[in-house]
Amino acid sequence: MKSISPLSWLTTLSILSSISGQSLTVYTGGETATATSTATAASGTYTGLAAYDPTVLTPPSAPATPVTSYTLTLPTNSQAVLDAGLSLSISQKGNFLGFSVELSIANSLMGSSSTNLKVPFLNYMANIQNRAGVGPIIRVGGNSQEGSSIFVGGLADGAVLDKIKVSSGVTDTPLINYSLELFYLMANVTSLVGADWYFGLSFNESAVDYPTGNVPIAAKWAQDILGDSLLALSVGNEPDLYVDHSKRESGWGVSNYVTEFDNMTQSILANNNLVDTKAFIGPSTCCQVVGFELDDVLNAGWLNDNVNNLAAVSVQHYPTNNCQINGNVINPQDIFSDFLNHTSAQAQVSPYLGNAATLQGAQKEFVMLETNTASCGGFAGLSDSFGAALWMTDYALQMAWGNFSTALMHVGGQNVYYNPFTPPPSTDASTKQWTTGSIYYSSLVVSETFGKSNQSKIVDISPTQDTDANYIYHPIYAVYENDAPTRVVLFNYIDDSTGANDLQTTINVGTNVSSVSVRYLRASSVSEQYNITWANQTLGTSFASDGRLYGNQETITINCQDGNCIIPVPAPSIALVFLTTDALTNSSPTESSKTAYETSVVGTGSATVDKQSLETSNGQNSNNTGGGTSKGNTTSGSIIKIQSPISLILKTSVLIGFISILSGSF
Ligand SMILES: *[C@@H]1O[C@H](CO)[C@@H](O)[C@H](O)[C@H]1NC(C)=O
Ligand SMILES: *[C@@H]1O[C@H](CO)[C@@H](O)[C@H](O)[C@H]1NC(C)=O
Ligand SMILES: *[C@@H]1O[C@H](CO)[C@@H](O)[C@H](O)[C@H]1NC(C)=O
Ligand SMILES: *[C@@H]1O[C@H](CO)[C@@H](O)[C@H](O)[C@H]1NC(C)=O
Ligand SMILES: *[C@@H]1O[C@H](CO)[C@@H](O)[C@H](O)[C@H]1NC(C)=O
Ligand SMILES: *[C@@H]1O[C@H](CO)[C@@H](O)[C@H](O)[C@H]1NC(C)=O
Ligand SMILES: *[C@@H]1O[C@H](CO)[C@@H](O)[C@H](O)[C@H]1NC(C)=O
Ligand SMILES: *[C@@H]1O[C@H](CO)[C@@H](O)[C@H](O)[C@H]1NC(C)=O
Ligand SMILES: *[C@@H]1O[C@H](CO)[C@@H](O)[C@H](O)[C@H]1NC(C)=O
Ligand SMILES: *[C@@H]1O[C@H](CO)[C@@H](O)[C@H](O)[C@H]1NC(C)=O
Ligand SMILES: *[C@@H]1O[C@H](CO)[C@@H](O)[C@H](O)[C@H]1NC(C)=O
Ligand SMILES: *[C@H]1O[C@H](CO)[C@@H](O)[C@H](O)[C@H]1NC(C)=O
Repeated sequence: MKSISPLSWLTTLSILSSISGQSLTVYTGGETATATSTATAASGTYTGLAAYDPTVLTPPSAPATPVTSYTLTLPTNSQAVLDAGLSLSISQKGNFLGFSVELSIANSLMGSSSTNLKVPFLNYMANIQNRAGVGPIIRVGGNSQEGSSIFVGGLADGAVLDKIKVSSGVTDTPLINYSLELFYLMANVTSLVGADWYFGLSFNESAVDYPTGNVPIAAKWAQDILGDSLLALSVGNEPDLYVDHSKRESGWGVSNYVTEFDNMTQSILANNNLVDTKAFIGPSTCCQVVGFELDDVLNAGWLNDNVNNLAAVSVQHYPTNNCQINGNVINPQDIFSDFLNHTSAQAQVSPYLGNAATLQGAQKEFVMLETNTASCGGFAGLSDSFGAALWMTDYALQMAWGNFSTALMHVGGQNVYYNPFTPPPSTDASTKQWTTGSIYYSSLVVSETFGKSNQSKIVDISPTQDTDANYIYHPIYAVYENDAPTRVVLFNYIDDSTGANDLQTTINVGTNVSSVSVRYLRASSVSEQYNITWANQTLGTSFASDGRLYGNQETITINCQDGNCIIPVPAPSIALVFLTTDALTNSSPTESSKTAYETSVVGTGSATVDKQSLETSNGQNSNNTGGGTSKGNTTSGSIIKIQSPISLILKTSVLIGFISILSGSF
């Protein structure tokens, strides 16, 4: 699946999403799939927006010969892991799996201004923070950061950003003006849910010499306003596709890229513009373009040139695409099974293991800055299925094992199938709530897999063909903290509601352990879109979520005998096994952090935020005013108008989700 010709890659659908009239092939139950018992699939052709598409695929059939038991021998410490021929990762944090927000939709997702935040978005983020102990990692950028995004001091009506559609061509990027208000919005998200950020700057040769130095000004303001929560500024997005997308002349290659990157970053750093000079992330190559892969960039002197100014190194990757180049239409039903076994996660990550080692040697974090099931919007019934949630969890844990430090799931507009969460269409915003995508659940599972210690090391300890004939469907990971195993993640990718393919995995934990605790990620079928639970809690069906988990949180206690604990792993499901009470505590939302933001204006998705009186902190205390460089106060010849931000006090109330309300979502 990786061997897609570079020429067949177009931009991810985030672009399409902002171009009206761009249609995608929509598969209906009738055309490609028999509706299953869980189906809500429309009988006719669904013509609505992709993000809410009810298409349900047919699950692949279960293996003919079930395997119903497996015994895991768990190495007792890291030396024993090595002795078993396995390897532990670097230490990972609970926020490993985060979100990549397309710049062009940053306002519709996060808020229209720094004082009008989208409460469901905050709740989705708070769920991660409560489990990981650290806030989520969010990237704002993508195709729409490129070329024509312009930073302006202020926009009419105090907007975060304005989009100007240029034309309807698939590869055209919308022209975006974003304002200081965007950074204030991000800063305020951080103050509420602890988010850390990657922010994408325009990478445009003409912009380097842009008279007012627009990119350096944006970089400075981003750093001044976001402070330590700004992890890095990303310079360029998928440069390996620039020629293909007519963003650069034919023949432009890695050496040109390196020159331009150096030029751009030097121009941003000139005149002590930035306080923190270890400020950048790149190259965000994506698409296995021969001669323009990460290795080619690293080997072209880029890493050495920029070693002091790079905060981290990035790639972007999708296993397949729905770009439909030259009529090459992929039927999602045909590729569904490709996502439903461990081979996929391994195949996606193994090409990067060499890079990960190189970068560890250079003491640079390795970041999957943007990923999802399929570029150009994903696939109906696949990208939004429970199967995709199993796959995304496996893929994320595989990246963590492979020594990535962070992986970010892309969030596009309403014309994509793969979003972890989608606000209601603006026309329905007063009557409907958000739609949770299946892969959002993966971020919950991953955050609890690593927990709050920042010390979790993970090993892929999956069965082999010799020990489990259905091994590809039964991956297993183990997490170690302080040299001892603390959690085990057991997958069952098989779709079989009869119980015939339910697995009983025996974990040998040593005779001192009398019981372990288990939480499940469950749905009745890999095709299910919405009736998904994590520890018996759910975010509900389409147009029904406020970003909070509903239902009683269920943690199952399994008693062990003679050091052996038998864990049921139903088909399909993920079981997260906590081997110690500390591990369970360290992954659970603490009583005091069981706060979420109530949606006081039900259904609008707009703020519950009480506006308080003005603060004087209006940005003028940054180093921009009058001092050092004078760039800060001019963009495009206009004066930056900084509106005095208004204080936010969110109502922090006890999370209703813990008092079991199902609110008729089902
Ligand atoms: C990840 O990094 C650790 C620590 O350096 C190393 O021991 C391990 O082999 C690496 N993992 C892989 C898959 O290369
Ligand atoms: C670069 O920026 C200029 C000025 O904003 C714009 O006109 C041009 O289209 C951009 N070039 C690319 C390749 O995006
Ligand atoms: C960037 O390159 C242009 C020529 O392409 C040059 O005029 C300019 O001085 C360079 N800027 C920096 C900061 O190196
Ligand atoms: C397992 O996944 C791989 C990689 O995605 C795919 O090529 C293969 O066909 C799948 N195997 C089965 C039995 O579905
Ligand atoms: C984990 O790391 C974050 C910084 O990313 C830090 O704020 C937090 O205190 C750390 N947690 C622990 C338990 O050390
Ligand atoms: C089991 O518990 C005993 C008593 O607490 C302790 O001495 C022993 O080291 C433990 N054994 C293991 C394998 O943890
Ligand atoms: C949701 O799934 C569970 C089993 O996974 C089932 O018992 C329940 O009836 C389903 N609810 C709906 C509304 O389909
Ligand atoms: C699961 O949640 C439902 C409400 O959604 C509740 O009725 C049920 O008791 C919960 N199950 C457990 C075991 O907590
Ligand atoms: C301005 O930058 C300097 C370092 O260049 C720093 O010491 C100082 O605290 C900054 N002032 C403000 C108000 O941020
Ligand atoms: C803009 O910068 C210039 C030069 O440093 C300074 O004289 C002027 O007062 C600044 N204007 C504003 C509005 O900060
Ligand atoms: C975007 O910025 C450009 C350059 O300053 C300006 O000409 C244009 O009017 C702005 N567009 C919007 C929608 O604000
Ligand atoms: C966020 O908003 C609050 C209230 O408006 C304000 O006090 C704070 O300064 C803002 N944060 C930033 C970094 O601007």
